[in-house]
Amino acid sequence: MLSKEMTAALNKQLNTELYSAHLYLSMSSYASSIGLKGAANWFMIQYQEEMVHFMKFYTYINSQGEHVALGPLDAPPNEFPSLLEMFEETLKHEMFITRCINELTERAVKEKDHATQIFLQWFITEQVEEEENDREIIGKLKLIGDNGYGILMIDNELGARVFTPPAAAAA
Ligand code: OFO
Repeated sequence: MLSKEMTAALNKQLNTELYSAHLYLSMSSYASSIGLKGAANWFMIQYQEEMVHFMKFYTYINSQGEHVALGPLDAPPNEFPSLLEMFEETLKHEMFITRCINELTERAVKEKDHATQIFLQWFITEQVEEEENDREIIGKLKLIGDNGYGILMIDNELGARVFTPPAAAAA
């Protein structure tokens, strides 16, 4: 059973996860348009992961006998100054998501909503991983600066990322 307030807060996060998906889809398309196919792949997988996050909220809200409320979403930016700035924007966004997940968890603790606390555990771990990945890529991009060969090397690396399907991800 979810409180009215918790249902609203979970729905807000569900919509934020959908915005995240749109943000990374936009980045993927932009990276592709400037010839960075590896980065386009990385952001496409990021998009797929956000859709998994979105569906986790969807499934959880429904499993508690409530229903989702889809709201209007802001349009994400559709042009980006550089690959480095795309990843800096990604990290900034993920730090915002971490704060949202922490606030949701604090609400669940306050309400003594143990089921939601357990549900959110997965996201707490996931956010640590997301931020760590972004910081690592940003570090490399800062090292190479505007060295074209270096950018191509990193683009190759980003192209090797593969999507782990939800069932395997949950294991
Ligand atoms: Fe859903 O973690 Fe990124 O936004």
